[in-house]
Amino acid sequence: MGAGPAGLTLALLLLREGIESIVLEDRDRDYIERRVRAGLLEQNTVDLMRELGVGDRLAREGLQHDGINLRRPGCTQHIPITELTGRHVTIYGQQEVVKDMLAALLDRGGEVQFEASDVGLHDFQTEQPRITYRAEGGSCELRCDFIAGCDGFHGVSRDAIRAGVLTEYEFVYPFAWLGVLAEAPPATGELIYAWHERGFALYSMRSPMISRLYIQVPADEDIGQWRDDRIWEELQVRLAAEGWRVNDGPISEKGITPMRTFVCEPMQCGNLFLLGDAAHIVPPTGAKGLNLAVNDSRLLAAALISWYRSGSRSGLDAYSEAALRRVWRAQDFSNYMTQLLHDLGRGPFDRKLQLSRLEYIARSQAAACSLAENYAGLPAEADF
Ligand code: RFL
Ligand code: PHB
Repeated sequence: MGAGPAGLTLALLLLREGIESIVLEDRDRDYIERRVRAGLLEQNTVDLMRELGVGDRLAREGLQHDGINLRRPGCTQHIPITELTGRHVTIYGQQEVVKDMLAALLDRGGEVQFEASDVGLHDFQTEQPRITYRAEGGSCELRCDFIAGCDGFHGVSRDAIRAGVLTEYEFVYPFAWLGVLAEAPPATGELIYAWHERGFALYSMRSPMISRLYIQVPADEDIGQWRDDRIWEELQVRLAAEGWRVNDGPISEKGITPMRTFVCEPMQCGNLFLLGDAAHIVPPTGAKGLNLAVNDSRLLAAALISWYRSGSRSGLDAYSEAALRRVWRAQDFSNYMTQLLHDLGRGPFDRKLQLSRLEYIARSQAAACSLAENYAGLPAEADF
């Protein structure tokens, strides 16, 4: 269920082992290939894409970074991620990941049903789950061994599991991110995460010609209040540094993303498994959402392959526990980064604490190392 990064990664991993799957997606191909979202890939994600044979364009066009910058007025600290961890992070848009994976899947004979509507999941606590849906004007029914719910936070998979089976942990922040994509060469080689009294700002990019920028706004903000020139003014203030300016240019995309933190446990019920945003949401400050989705697919694919090869359910039964270990680490880190850098609306005492934490990261190798290790992501072996 779902042709996002989780669903496509899983389908590719299974196809490589000759295990048949059908990806059901409620949108059309054009829509999912254009949806602007994440941009930062951990090394684990890059390694897996390469291993799956979908890493050629990523190798050519992805921007490999060795560090990030933490900025506050008058001070920019560089965190040398690669020097501290031996690992890289790579900038490559999520829609490019989706395009590359989808093209490879279809090219290799994988099946994707776009515009599948009215999806119903049935009998997943038996050995023959069924999915009913409508596509191309007709009603369809799929009988299968397993259902992978990769249909995002607003999908139907999680809700299909009877109330009372899942424990949900949720927190919604009283602020959101206003994000823009701009035709402007980034004025920075590496990302800048900026603390400012007026609120957080992030300078990211998609290519040497395209910038991706975010500013913290109130949760209920009306995007109509943000004309392009107001966005640029606010970015110049929050990201300011001496003798340096944000490069502006035409804005091609603009949107507001709520900040939520959410986990459901367990991530499975019978033969229905939840992956990616369907099971967990992290605030984007840690850049973990897409990477977690891909990691869930890696874990579930290994468990399914083992089941088809040996008939053993032990990997499947352990899926949720293995996946949740990384999910909770990412939750902690993403919430830490969020609380370190955003205006939490709690006044001067909290601002003093934030500035003290930033200074600690600048002065202590141990503190910088911990941030770098979490940002780069722990190696895949850490899940077992
Ligand atoms: P997706 O990508 O939401 O894909 C789910 C797919 O399921 C489809 N669908 C259905 N299909 C069939 N039937 C239904 N009933 C369906 N309902 C939905 C949807 O159309 C869609 O195609 O989930 P997935 O695969 O779990 O991937 C998760 C990531 O998309 C998400 O975590 C990231 O985008 C989060 N994120 C970031 N993650 C990172 O790792 N690094 C980043 O730098 C980063 N930055 C971000 C982000 C998310 C953001 N927004 C907009 C939420 C920045 C932003 C602004
Ligand atoms: C992005 O480039 O979209 C991006 C990068 C880092 C983040 C969040 C988003 O923490």
